[in-house]
Amino acid sequence: MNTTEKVIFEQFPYWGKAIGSNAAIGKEEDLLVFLGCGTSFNLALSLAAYANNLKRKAIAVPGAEWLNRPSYFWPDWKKTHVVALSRSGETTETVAAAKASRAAGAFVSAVTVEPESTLAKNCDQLICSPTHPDEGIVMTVSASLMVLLSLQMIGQTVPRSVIASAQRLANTLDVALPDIIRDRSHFVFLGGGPLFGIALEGALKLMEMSQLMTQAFHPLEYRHGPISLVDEKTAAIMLYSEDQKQAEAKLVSELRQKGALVIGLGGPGDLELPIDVDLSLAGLVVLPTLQILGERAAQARNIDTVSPRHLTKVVTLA
Ligand code: F1P
Repeated sequence: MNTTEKVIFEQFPYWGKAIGSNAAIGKEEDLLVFLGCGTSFNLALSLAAYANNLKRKAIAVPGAEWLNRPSYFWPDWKKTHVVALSRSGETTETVAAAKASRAAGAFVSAVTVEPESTLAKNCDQLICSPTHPDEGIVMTVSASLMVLLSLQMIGQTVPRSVIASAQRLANTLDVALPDIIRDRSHFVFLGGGPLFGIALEGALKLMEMSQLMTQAFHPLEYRHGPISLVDEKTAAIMLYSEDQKQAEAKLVSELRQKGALVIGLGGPGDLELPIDVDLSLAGLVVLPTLQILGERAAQARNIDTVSPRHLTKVVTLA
């Protein structure tokens, strides 16, 4: 077992430490601006959707976009509550965006696993929990932890039972891997509402781990062009949401007819995996499953995810 795989399966005690470690914060009337780069931006997208559904107004913006042109995202950008997500707390664009927002008068919360980082020292409020010491370049445990902490920050109760739910789901998929994805080289992740950011994260994870082409879409967008790429090389991962399940299941049957192999998380597919939490916690619960999928896809191609090609743990710009 390599370190990436070990860390994915050993992440749950860290969830245990994070659950209940922080409470809801911020004024309901303030716009929440979730910021991040890479994985952290994907998480931001999901969290903004969750926040809106909890009646906290929210948007998600990539770090550099908020740094360089915030007024294109929100006219009154100086009067916002910025939530900067960064595992390392050192990513250049995220740190600079947090500093600039703060200097302009915004309230800045930092969500990170590094309490001594530059971001942690340049915020009004630090939300932090320890991660697995062996976590490597590919972000796994801390991605889950930042979602968990941020959900609690927006007032979502996270019950301890999510640990067993997430573990069960990851183990159930893992039994079928890598056989189910053998000969598949085009991976499509589909998820709606708060699961769109999670679908993007599944796609990014598998791409950086296995160097395969991946894509992510809102499920019902997929027919509008992208479906032209589907063939026997395609594996689609459908992140079902109960409020749109019938329509998503119909799309899945069309994809299967066109040659795609479908892994259904929470609904029908060639492999159907039950999810025993509702949409409010599904984004968190599916993350380890998507991480192990990326790892197994990489192993099937003899790619070492401990040193992924062209990637570094932190991107710092001179
Ligand atoms: C952001 C990030 C990661 C990515 C890579 C480079 O890091 O883009 O998402 O996997 O490791 O950095 P951070 O700001 O969350 O530390």
